[in-house]
Amino acid sequence: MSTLVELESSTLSAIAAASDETALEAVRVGALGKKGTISAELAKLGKMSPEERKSAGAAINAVKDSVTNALTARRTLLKEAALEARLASETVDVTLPTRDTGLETGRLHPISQVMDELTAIFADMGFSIAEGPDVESDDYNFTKLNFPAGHPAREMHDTFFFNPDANGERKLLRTHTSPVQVRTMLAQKPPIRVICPGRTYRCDSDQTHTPMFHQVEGLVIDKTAHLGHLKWILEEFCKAFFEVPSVKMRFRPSFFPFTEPSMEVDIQCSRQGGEIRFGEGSDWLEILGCGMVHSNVLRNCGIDPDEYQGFAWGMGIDRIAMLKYGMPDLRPFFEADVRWLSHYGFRPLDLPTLAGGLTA
Ligand code: 2NL
Repeated sequence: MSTLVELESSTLSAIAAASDETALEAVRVGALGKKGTISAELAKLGKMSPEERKSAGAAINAVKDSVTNALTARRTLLKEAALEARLASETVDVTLPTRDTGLETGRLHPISQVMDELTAIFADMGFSIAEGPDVESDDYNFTKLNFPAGHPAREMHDTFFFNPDANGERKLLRTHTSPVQVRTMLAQKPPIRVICPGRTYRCDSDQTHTPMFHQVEGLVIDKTAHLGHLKWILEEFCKAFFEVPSVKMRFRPSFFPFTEPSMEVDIQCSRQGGEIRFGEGSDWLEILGCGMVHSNVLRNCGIDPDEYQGFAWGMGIDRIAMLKYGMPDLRPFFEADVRWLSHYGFRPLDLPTLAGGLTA
């Protein structure tokens, strides 16, 4: 009998000492499981005489009941304690303000914005967008574009040349995006309507020039493509881009090796107090160069100039971005100053579309 009393007291103290539900379950199995200590006492009943069994059975069952009750009480206590601990560790102050995500704080660079605007406008007119490598061959950047070997125009471009490779070929950083149009003409049959936006490089650095800048060029090749089409495209582009109902443009004769005739284009504007407005005023501002593609260029690119003709134009993206968004200085464009970017940058999901407006 004394062993039963000891068994009860040791089991009850084990229950009281169990610090979590797993430990408590181990105590329960040790006492009431198949091979448990109390189960072993119950198993002894079978071998007893009826009288013995009566008294011993009542005593063992009383221990079993007290242990079962203690288990239940301790389990409830541990469950509550576990819940309290979890609630304490997972508190959330729902009154705190939310943190800004990248969508609130991130900004698109004005160049990216203007590229998106340009491509939306020209895509709407039926142009494809083409891209090409920044590192080009002399052939695609100059020779195919009718710059004769040793021609001073090659020097005028202030080209960044690489050291010659094992074959003696001297690669360069493209000085304009025209090699992308050369690649397009070599790869596709006319009719061609393509624009080529991208980075360009010239060894030039001052208030208005950076060694890396951005250009967009356009090219149309068809049997009867002519300067009337070019003028319409450029006017529609300027109206859409500068978001004005009408523009006046002036075409002046000029020279490029790759076009004949060649023209520079001015857009009419007014300048008051440092602010420029388009579609009004008595000033002119040069914004692009253009012309009919030279027959030598067509021939160099596998297009028969007796069957096809075309026009092309090129303009500086950085410059038209400065004009449209009133950014007076080019240099901070490439200084990666987050204060400049949060002032002049654009919200990343306000994508320019012709239907929804270029600038939200
Ligand atoms: C300017 C002038 C121009 C072109 C670029 C071009 C390209 C090919 C053939 C013929 Cl593949 N022309 N491009 C034509 C005229 C002018 O750019 O002042 N850009 C900033």
